[in-house]
Amino acid sequence: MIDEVARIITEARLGMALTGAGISAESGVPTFRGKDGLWNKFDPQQLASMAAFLASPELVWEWYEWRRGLIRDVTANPGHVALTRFPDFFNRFTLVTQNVDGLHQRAGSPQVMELHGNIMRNKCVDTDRPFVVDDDFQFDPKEPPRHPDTGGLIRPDVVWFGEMLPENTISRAFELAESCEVFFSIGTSALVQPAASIPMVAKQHGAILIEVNPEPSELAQIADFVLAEPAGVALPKIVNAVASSANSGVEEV
Ligand code: BJW
Repeated sequence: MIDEVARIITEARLGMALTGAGISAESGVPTFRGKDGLWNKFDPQQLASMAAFLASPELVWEWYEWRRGLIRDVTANPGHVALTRFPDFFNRFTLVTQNVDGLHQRAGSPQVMELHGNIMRNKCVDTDRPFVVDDDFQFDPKEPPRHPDTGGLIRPDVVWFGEMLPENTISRAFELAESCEVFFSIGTSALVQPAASIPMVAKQHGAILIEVNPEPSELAQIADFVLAEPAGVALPKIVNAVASSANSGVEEV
């Protein structure tokens, strides 16, 4: 199957991938759903919504500080690294992620489209003004600081349930999905909207849909290929298969 996927890649010009928490699982970042997922231990409604933040800002802030610490300590894995090679395969390759951990960027992927924000950024809860918590800024790490100019509480710059995704990013992602020829859905349960609709739109518009997930999602029913393996295994195999195809000019990973 990998050889067939590699052949499809070498014949396509426009590629696209949507990633989810599963691609970072092999780095040690917990996924949301599933047996070891964050939502098994914590109630999303108590942590990942504006109502939760306003009701218990300290609890929500502490949970995000814990996750930030964890993410700072991990490194990108072979799945992230393999994806940095995908732009070499296509005339245009678009990487869209639901992840907030910045690991694609740390691996070296250029121009990552972040749908759900980035956990390392902060903004004012009232005005959305960005705020950088630098070493000089003194605050109690157990509770969110206040923006020095607006006085509003500082929150992580991520997209919570019930919030709109960054409008330009999500509309551009759907636009590119309509024209891509090969679409990879990698490490996502494809349950959270509107991101989950992007692979479907690609498929509806004629793209070949490839899912990479050791526990395939509902998307598998419409996918052309399902690689039921960890991303850190399947993606390097794809790169190496493309690299070993004749005249590819691509180096192995
Ligand atoms: C591996 C692996 C390995 C393991 N290799 N794979 C239409 C219908 C129903 C509901 C809605 C709808 N439209 C909107 C909604 C509401 C809601 C929603 O979708 N709810 C559903 C859950 C039912 N959506 C929203 O609220 C969105 N906003 C919105 O639509 O605004 C418009 C609107 C406003 C008001 C009213 C109505 C509409 C916003 C969604 C924001 C999601 N935010 C989170 C938290 C981000 C911040 C944070 O990090 O704290 O984003 S939730 C969480 O889920 C996070 C993720 O990005 C997102 C997706 O999860 P993901 O990445 O798929 O992870 P998992 O854990 O689910 O799956 C991991 C997968 O990896 C599994 O399949 C494993 O098998 C696999 N895996 N190891 C490869 N090694």
